[in-house]
Amino acid sequence: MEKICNDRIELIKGDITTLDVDVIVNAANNSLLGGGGVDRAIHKAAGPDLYSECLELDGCKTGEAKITKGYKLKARHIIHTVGPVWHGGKNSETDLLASCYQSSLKLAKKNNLKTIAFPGISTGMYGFPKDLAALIAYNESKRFLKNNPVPEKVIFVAFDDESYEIYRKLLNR
Ligand code: AR6
Repeated sequence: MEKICNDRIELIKGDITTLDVDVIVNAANNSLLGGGGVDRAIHKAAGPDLYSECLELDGCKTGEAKITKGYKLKARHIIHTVGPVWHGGKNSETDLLASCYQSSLKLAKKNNLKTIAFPGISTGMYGFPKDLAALIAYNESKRFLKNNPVPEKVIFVAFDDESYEIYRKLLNR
């Protein structure tokens, strides 16, 4: 796996479902009951007990986050957050995406989870521009890490070359 380390922020290219970390973040929808993209991959890898726990959660609002166990994943937990659908940028999309990262990082802190891995929330099916989404992910994470000792490390997981390049440039600035 390609990998870049930058103090407490790391970038890797690959499949988030394979990572041995305290928590991986899922780009879910409001139902929290599964869908396509990374959500489907996570449910498939974690197994049906994840769906059963998600049924109890009563959904999740856009910009918020909820936590479950990781079940068959190597990751001990999953934080499910719901990103905004991109409608051109004038519908609070940037604030809502920032809120996804803040809510997820707060939940990780509350549960004393030291390593957290994020996919590019909203950058697939939900159509958020990848470069703007990466900038938000990076800025929100950097700010949170500056003010909090936990999580100790944030890992951005790029699934494709384009996303990897976008994050690489941000981390190497
Ligand atoms: N590991 C890491 N990243 C991945 C993986 C993976 N295994 N699979 C896809 N990605 P998306 P969204 C990347 O569409 O845009 C679902 O149906 C992908 O390349 O999964 O937030 C939900 O249920 C992209 O950069 O999530 C919702 O209905 C990023 O993950 C809706 O899609 C996010 O793409 C959410 O849309």
